[in-house]
Parts: sequence; C-alpha cells; structure tokens
Amino acid sequence: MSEKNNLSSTEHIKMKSDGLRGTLKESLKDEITGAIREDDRALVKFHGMYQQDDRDRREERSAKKLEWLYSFMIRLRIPGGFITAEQWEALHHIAGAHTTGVIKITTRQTVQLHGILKSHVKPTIQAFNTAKLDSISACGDVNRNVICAAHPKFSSLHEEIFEYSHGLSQLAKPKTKAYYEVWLDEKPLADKTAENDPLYQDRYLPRKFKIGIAIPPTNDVDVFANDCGLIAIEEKGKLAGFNILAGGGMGATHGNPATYPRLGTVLGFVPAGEKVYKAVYEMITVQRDFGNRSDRKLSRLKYTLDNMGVEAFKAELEKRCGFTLEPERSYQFTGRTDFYGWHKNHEGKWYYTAFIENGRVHDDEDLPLKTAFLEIALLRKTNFRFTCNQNLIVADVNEKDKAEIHAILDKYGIIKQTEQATPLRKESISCVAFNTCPLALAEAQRYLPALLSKMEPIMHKYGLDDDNISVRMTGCPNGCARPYAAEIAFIGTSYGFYNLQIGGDRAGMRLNKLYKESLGEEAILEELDGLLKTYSKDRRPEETFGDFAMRIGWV
Ligand code: SRM
Ligand code: SF4
Repeated sequence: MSEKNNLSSTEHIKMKSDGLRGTLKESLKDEITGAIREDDRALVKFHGMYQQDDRDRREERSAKKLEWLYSFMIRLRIPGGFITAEQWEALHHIAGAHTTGVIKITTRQTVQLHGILKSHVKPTIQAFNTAKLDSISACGDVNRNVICAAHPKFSSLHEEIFEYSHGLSQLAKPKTKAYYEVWLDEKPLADKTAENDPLYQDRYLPRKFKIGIAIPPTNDVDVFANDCGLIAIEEKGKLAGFNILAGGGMGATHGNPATYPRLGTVLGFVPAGEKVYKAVYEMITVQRDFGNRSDRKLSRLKYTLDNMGVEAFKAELEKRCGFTLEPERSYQFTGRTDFYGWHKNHEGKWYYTAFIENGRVHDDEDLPLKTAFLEIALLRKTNFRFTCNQNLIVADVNEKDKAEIHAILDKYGIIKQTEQATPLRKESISCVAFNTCPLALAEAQRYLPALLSKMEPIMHKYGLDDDNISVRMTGCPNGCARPYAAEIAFIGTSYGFYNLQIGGDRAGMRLNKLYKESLGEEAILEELDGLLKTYSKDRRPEETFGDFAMRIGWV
C-alpha cells in the first residue's frame, strides 16, 4: 500500500477539509484581497476552479505595491462534450458578464472561462447551475471530465459510448455536497452519512485521474494519453466491449528524469455492460490505494503502474473486479483529425465541425465566432459538441434546417475559415500558457498561430500544402496539448524558447523524442526548413513526417 508517512501537504489539506469545504466560505467573504486562503486554493480545484493572476501585469502591479491581479478560471464538467442550444446561450452570456469574454474549448472536450474576479465566482457558478451546468471535479485529485469520440458520424456506437462517458462521470463523482453548500447556498445535510464516499474516502486520489473513450479508427480523444482508456470494439455492427488501457499521461518536468510522458498499456478486453463500470471503478481504487502520496510529481497512475509492474497491476485490478480481463481484441487507429465541414450521421442528422484555432471562441473583427454561434443557438435547431482537438461541432441539424445554419456560418466567415485554413493549422493544438497559466515558461496559444504562419511558406516551398502533420505547442513540459504524441512538438523551456521534439505518429500511438533543445524562433524555422526539405524529397509514398523522422533516425 502507499506510503503513509511523509504525506505531501496537499494530502493534509484534503484530510482536514471537511469534505472539500475548507474555509472557502470565509475566503470568499474577505474583501481585503482578490485571492483566497492558501489551503482553499488546493480545495477550490475540486470544485472546478483555479486561482490565477494576470501574468502580463505582475511587474506593473508589484511596482505599484499592489497585490497581483487575481482572478479565477472555471472549467466545466461536460462528459462527452455535449451541450444544448439553451446551454450555449447561457454560456455566451455568462462569459460576457463575468469573464474575459473568451469561451475556451479545452483539449478535454469542455470549456474554461478565465478572469473571473472573486466576487463574481459565486454568481457565475449560480448562473451555470441555472443552465444545468456544473464544474464539480473538473479539476482536483479526482476523476476529471470523461472524454469520448466527438463526432456522432460513427453510427449507433457513438450514442452508446456517449452514454458510457456520462455513466462513468457519474460513477466517479465525489459524494460530498460541499459544492452545493459553498456555491449554491444549499443547507448542509442533516444526515452526513449520505456523504460517505467509498471511492474517494477522505483523501481522494493521490492525483488527477483521466478517462477517455475512443472509437477506432479515429483516435480524436488521444486515448493513450489517459490514465484509463477505453477502445470501443465493434463486432457485427454492435458494441462488443472495450479494450481497457492504463497508465497514459503526458506530464513531465524539465530536468527531472524520474518524470516522463507515457502512453497507456492495453491490459485486456472487457465486455460491454456492468463489467466496464466495475473495471474502471476498481482501476481508480488501485490508484487510490497504491499511488504515491508523498511526491506529487510521481503520483499519477502511470508511475503506480510502472512501480508495480503491468502484470502485478493487472492482477490487483482483476482481484478487485472479481473477474479476469479477456485477451485484447484487434483494432486499428488511423488518425486523430476532426471531421471538418458538414457530415451526416446514420440517422440523417447533419453536423458541422468548425475549426476554432486553439479553441478560443471570441469575436474577432474578421471572425465573430461568438456572435455567429449565439445566432445559431437562438434558433434552437441544433446542439453543440466540443472536440478534444479544441473545435466545435454544430450538431444534430435536421435536413430542412441545414441551409439556414449554413447561411449563418457563411455570413460570419466560419465556412471560409474552416475551408481555407491549411491542413497543418487545422491539425495543430496549443495549450493556454500565458497570460493566465501560472506554470507557463513560454507562450503557446498566443504564439503558435504566428509560428504556423511562418511554417506554412516552408510547407508550400516543399510541396507539402496538403500535409496535415500534427504540430502541438505547450508553454511548459506538463503536456496540456498532448505534445509528446505529436509529429512535431514545441515544448516551452523559457520565454521564447522551445524544445523541438519530432517523431510521433499520426494516430497517437507513438511518442516523439527530443530532437533539439531550447530553440528560439529563428533556429526552429531553420531546423524545420531542413527537415521538411528532406522529408519532401526522400519520403516513401504515403509516409508521414513522424514515421519518416523515426525511419531515417533523426531521433
Ligand atoms: Fe493541463 C495543469 C490547462 C489538458 C496535463 N493545465 C494545468 C493548469 C490548470 C495549470 C495549473 O495547474 O495551475 C492549466 C491552466 C491554464 C489556464 O490558464 O487555463 C492547464 N490542461 C489545460 C487545458 C485548458 C489546456 C488547453 O489549452 O486546452 C486543458 C484542460 C483540460 C480539461 O478540460 O480538463 C488541459 N492537461 C491537459 C492534458 C491533456 C489531456 O488531458 O488530454 C494534459 C496531459 C495529460 C495528462 O494529464 O497527463 C494535462 N495540466 C497537465 C499537468 C501535468 C500533470 C502531470 O501528470 O504531471 C498539469 C500540472 C499539474 O497538474 O501539476 C496541468
Ligand atoms: Fe500551462 Fe504548461 Fe499546461 Fe501549457 S502545458 S497550460 S503552460 S501547465
């Protein structure tokens, strides 16, 4: 069992938190500061929020002897990334009233709102609650937003796996009613035994836990990057069950070789139904009981799995499940790209996937995305789905309404933007980084678009305009844009400098490797020019950049 001595400070905060309540109510009332008490900063994450500050303004504030400009980021729990038109409308107005105004679609199929001042946090949560949206356990040492293949074009399997994403999210939702008391002013329960939580007990998990569900041949969820991944297996047109994998995770720390990104290991097959829930639940309990609780850098499931060994981990899981996993069934992934543009599903409903660069939905002078999607939402003829590539699907459109929706998308330039963005850009992802992420060492979403504009002429020069090489950028090695699973990755080392990693495959089944350390823009472009030139000349037919990089031995 895990180390009981030498628990990390977060473990103590959790244990004495009175079911994640801490002193949050008192912290919120304190008008002297825009921040909350230190212990509450750890607890508020379990409620889906992070205390942040505007990093662009730190120096100026410090010079004026003012405290940093604190605000909060709220991340919603939206399993499977589905919301209704009514909910989109609410999200639009909440973003306008309390936040920077940007609706940020994340790499885990949900949204974040930034820049919420302390006094606005409660009204924001209450407004979300009215719209039947919540942020419970969107962050913290618990199971996070459960992601699943985004596009309903995959026939009835999609509907079923979407149900699993909801079921699993519910199964692993903490039992504490703290969220309802602190943010929604509900009265404490007279009988606290309803809060007894057999899954999380009083210490919750050693670290965050992530579940993703993919439907081959598309790996749009990057299933191997999750602590627990489920790969849907279709047999005779039906969902037979899932290959279950464990131990995916991207986070690493520069200069700490004990930390590393890892792709999940397939443990076996579980038939559809109750056994799937049991297997996932017990995987969480194994991590709860065996995960490292003293060093948070080494506490994710991937380290638990590697410390125990895959066979011992599997044996423990099977013992707790009371059944053995069947041998893994065959599957094949071919890519991770979203299905841009219009596509019809098996029921004749239409779906439009709009390219949203870095997931930032806002009103740009040339591209008023928020205005456009609000206009669509107000028609009440669609739903909306978020993708793990940070894009937005206008969903469930009837044939008779398609022309009307298309006209709105066209009027606001979304069709043009989605059709005309290069495949390189449409395949790219970056994390948030500056100005809100406290861990950022370098820019990401504010810089990648400009870097791509400099890469595109190089791609053009070598006849690679149609090549959708996957490019991912993060402002630090934590891996929020899953960069280690990209063909080309830029991982921030310090302001303006990035490690250049190459050699991932297109389906997210192989990690890339470090090619050159800490390059500035000029050096990056010079390196890429050389690499892309050789790739364009010497690659085999159909060979992708990542495969070529590995074959030729660049890394
Ligand atoms: Fe992440 C921490 C943003 C997906 C690995 N991530 C953070 C924080 C909260 C910084 C912090 O701890 O204070 C970032 C907030 C930035 C901001 O200002 O908004 C942040 N992560 C994001 C998002 C918004 C990136 C994006 O641009 O889309 C993604 C939100 C996902 C969601 O909706 O839940 C996001 N983060 C990921 C992913 C990708 C995934 O899950 O598929 C990963 C890699 C997979 C994994 O977990 O290993 C990821 N985030 C991390 C880590 C490294 C964890 C580790 O095991 O070492 C951290 C740092 C930490 O937890 O200490 C982190
Ligand atoms: Fe912040 Fe690093 Fe995650 Fe980017 S990868 S959002 S810089 S923690």
